Amino acid sequence: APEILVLSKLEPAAAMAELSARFTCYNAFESPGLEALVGEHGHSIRGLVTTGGRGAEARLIDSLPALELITVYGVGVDAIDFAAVRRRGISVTNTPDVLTDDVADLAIGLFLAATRLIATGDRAVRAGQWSAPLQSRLPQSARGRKVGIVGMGRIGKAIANRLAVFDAEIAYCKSEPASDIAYRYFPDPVSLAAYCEVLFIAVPGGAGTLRLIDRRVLDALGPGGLLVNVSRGSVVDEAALVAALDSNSLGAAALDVFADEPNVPAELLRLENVVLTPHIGSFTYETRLAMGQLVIQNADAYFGGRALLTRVE
Ligand code: 8YV
Repeated sequence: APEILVLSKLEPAAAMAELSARFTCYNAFESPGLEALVGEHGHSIRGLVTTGGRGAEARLIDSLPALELITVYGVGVDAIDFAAVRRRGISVTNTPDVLTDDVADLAIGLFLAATRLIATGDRAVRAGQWSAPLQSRLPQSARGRKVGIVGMGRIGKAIANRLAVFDAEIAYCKSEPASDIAYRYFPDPVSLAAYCEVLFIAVPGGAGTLRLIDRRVLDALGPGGLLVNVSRGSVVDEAALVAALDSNSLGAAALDVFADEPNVPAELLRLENVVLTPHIGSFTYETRLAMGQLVIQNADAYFGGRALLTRVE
């Protein structure tokens, strides 16, 4: 069976068992670890299973001279060095579509948690304080908000669809207006942030969107504004975000992703106007199973000489 290096495990045990049954898997998440496995088997490893967050950087790709396929357990491929991939003619696949609904659900959950003080309330009840910590401000309703979505791809559209039941006034920004949607268009995040009260980030990560949400965008969103990020921490200037929240020039943030996961800036942990989750947008049994199956089907197709199901490169 083709030899595959698996950087992160496919969570549902059934997916991992299926992968192991079809391929010779070297699991870098178990002992003896990545370096030992690459040292011993690097010359014959033909496939790599990685995740949205975990990198396939040039150094790793270069240490695998027989590598032909990288199959990403996630939709984001920003952690992959495409220059190295192209030099070598390596194929790349990801797991689009199957996670769209769950990621959009989490975005709405974060929006509600921050808007309706759900996480603050949870902490208050646990601390035996009932609603006392919530009394300093009466939150605005989640209904009828002006909402901006940065990026109007699959996930952005799924967020917009869900926002309809909140009677949201929806706007978006993208490099070009999309012909298939009627939402209000803004050409850049600053003008979108100036218009809206809640800003959802739903663009891919990578060099093209690095710190796209900078101080100017956060200032435009303003003291009453809420930032919700379910895409990549790299899209937001995290130092500017911390400063804006700390000085109340930004109202609140609800974040599932961070610039240097799993490290979260200590300042964010102290702030009450912040909701934090550990990159769980696609973390449901159904979606992780579907993602694992796509990884397996793509690897099967590749090594069986058939067309890839969800090819990126
Ligand atoms: C991760 C993600 O891949 O799809 C993406 O781009 O960020 C996630 O689904 C997930 O962490 C897999 O471990």
